[in-house]
Amino acid sequence: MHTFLNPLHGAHVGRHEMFRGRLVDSHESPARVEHVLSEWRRRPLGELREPAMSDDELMPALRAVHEPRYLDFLRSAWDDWVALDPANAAIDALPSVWPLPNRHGFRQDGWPENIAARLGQFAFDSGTPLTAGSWVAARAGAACALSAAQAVLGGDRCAFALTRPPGHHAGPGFYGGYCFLNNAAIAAQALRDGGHARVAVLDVDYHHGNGTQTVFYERADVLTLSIHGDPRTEYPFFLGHADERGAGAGEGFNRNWPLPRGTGLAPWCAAFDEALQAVADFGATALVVPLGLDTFEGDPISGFKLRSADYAGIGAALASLKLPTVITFEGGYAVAEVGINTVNLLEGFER
Ligand code: SP5
Ligand code: ZN
Repeated sequence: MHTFLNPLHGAHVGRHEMFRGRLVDSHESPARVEHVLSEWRRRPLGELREPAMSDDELMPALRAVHEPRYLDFLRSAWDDWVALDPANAAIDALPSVWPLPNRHGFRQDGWPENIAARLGQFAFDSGTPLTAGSWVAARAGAACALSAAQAVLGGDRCAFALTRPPGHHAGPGFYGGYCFLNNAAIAAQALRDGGHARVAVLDVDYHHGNGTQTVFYERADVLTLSIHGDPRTEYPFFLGHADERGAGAGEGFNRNWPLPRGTGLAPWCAAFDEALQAVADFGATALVVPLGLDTFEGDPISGFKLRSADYAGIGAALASLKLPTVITFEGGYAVAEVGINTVNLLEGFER
């Protein structure tokens, strides 16, 4: 399998995120990808490619998943932030005010102009620093996901998009959870547009894939599945319950497996086996795996108990579906082990 590395991931460096009323150091750092890369160099699989893509090629794929006004916002948000106050150039942009549905100030037309308000229009948390390089890095990451999908459409068995910022929390018109552009959704949509009739997305990040679920919630052609910490106690809290099954034409085409904090390998695998069966029952012709390594026992912000050796078995089980597969790099904050865990999974898939 070839790896599509985002050469511009380091342009996005969040300094701080809001956590329970305090600004804390950001967990989502360039070192995460650097550790995966160095482990990949010790145990390489296929070629390492650094795709470059024109707007002409990339933007239609972004617009197939994200709203135009959201993409316009993302592209100019940093400049707008600095224009608000030149001193902002030294500070990450974080929202601090939000419109709530069905309350004073929420409207579908006529939005505020002030960037401080627009951050809250599009972000669902204050834990996602938007920086000078966020758009450049996220854009190049989406190009990696699209290139990985193109490789699979061209006949490759599997392709890995090694990129940050991650993507699975980003929805059609919202960002959060360190995510701006939904790389997995962009890959899934590209597989659909490239001729795959039924695409399954099986999200194994510790956190519910709320962005991906929202993108495809009313569609029957993309099955979205997520195994994650129970949103009653775990981030992102407001989505990811077992009774969210899809809506309209998409009724029955979304499944969630919320699991309690502290879940270890055996119960995690019981859910995983059900999800694998759901992919098979759906008759998927292609698979996308948003790969979070924050299910690892040593993850500093998560609560599952998977061990490094477990990831090889997970990779092998994903491969047993025998589907053309795109894997996108999502969460995983135990920086010292994230490379080992990632390459263990990729090797398990190849074996
Ligand atoms: C892609 C992904 O895994 N996003 C996860 C976003 C999680 N955001 C909430 C993080 C809470 C951080 N907690 C800090 C604990 C400090 N002791
Ligand atoms: Zn996560």
